[in-house]
Amino acid sequence: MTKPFKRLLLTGAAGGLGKVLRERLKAFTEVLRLSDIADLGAAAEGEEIFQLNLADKAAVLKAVEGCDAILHFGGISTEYPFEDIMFANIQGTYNIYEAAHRLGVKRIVFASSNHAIGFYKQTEVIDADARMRPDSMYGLSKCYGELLGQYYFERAGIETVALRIGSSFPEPKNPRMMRTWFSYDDLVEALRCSLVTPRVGFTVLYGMSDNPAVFWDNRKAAHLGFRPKDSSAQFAHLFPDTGVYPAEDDANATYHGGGFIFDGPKYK
Ligand code: 15L
Repeated sequence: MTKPFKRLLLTGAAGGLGKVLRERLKAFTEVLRLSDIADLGAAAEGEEIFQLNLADKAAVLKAVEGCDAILHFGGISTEYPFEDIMFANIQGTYNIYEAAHRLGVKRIVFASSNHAIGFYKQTEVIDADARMRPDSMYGLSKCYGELLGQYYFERAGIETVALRIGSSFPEPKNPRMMRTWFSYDDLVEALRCSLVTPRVGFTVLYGMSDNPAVFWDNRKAAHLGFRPKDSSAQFAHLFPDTGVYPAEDDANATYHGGGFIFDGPKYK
């Protein structure tokens, strides 16, 4: 069966989700080019490896050259001091977009995060048009990455799906994640839809499975045709209802962004 892409670039391929995608994206592309600052081991058949720092513009340019599309999962994936976030996420994501612009790559899937809107209360359901309410320096960097996507679409016609990933783990780790859980299978399907839909412009898609209760509404991304197949309902037994109302200072029960709110910023 012919694959829809000749060469895809996956950044952050040594990360938690990167490792999952390294195996799963091969179904879509003849060659999967992998990049990370960390060691990626030897290239398997159909793989190319570029060990690089995303803040290194020349290295990013080389990694992007010859790719049909980019899945940008690289950078820091949780709260860190601003100086670290600045190089990896802000400079790094700019380098990806600028390289795509110079080399004519027309589609990027940006691994954004729910922490771009983490300060919404769990009593509110929001869609793609809700204003950003970052809960951390990490969340702020995801807002910047999304705005780069918006800008490079309007300025240069590069199309982006900003995937605001909820909690993509083998299973939910707390009651909040029953609402934000995003199975690996649904993640891969969301990426497939984001890559193959003919026109996406700049689209925000919330990355969540078909969970019994959710904080996000994906109707504004309906053109992607993404239909999650999994549900956190299968894990309901992990978090039995104790009948005890959550404490008011329980961030996991109060905000979309959960613990990031009360953890607060980190400094060097
Ligand atoms: C994220 O953006 C993080 O990368 C991940 O580690 C989780 O904390 C997730 O959000 C979440 O909100 O559950």
